[in-house]
Amino acid sequence: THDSNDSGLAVAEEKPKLKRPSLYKVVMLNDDYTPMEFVVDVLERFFSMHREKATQIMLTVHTEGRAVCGVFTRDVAETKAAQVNQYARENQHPLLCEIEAAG
Ligand code: TYC
Repeated sequence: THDSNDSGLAVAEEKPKLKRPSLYKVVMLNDDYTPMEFVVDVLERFFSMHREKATQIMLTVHTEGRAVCGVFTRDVAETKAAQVNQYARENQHPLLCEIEAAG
């Protein structure tokens, strides 16, 4: 932006342009086939949840259709969702995570 100094001349001021990073939710989706124990293992493995929290989130997905596993910057959210989807595929389960803007 332009301010005037003692000489009256406009000078370009360096403005620190810091933006908070956009945040994204990693959302886990229900399906009819993935075993509950596998979902609990995924939540422990990729989202560092203890068994009680993982079980609670798994049951929310099972009954509500979806639940938020965590909120992260875009790169981290994309990586976690991709890791879950690959791990599920490797184990022949249809489990899916997706990401959505956290608002
Ligand atoms: N609905 C699955 C079942 O009855 C369990 C399940 C829970 C699957 C959460 C996916 O994200 C999920 N075995």
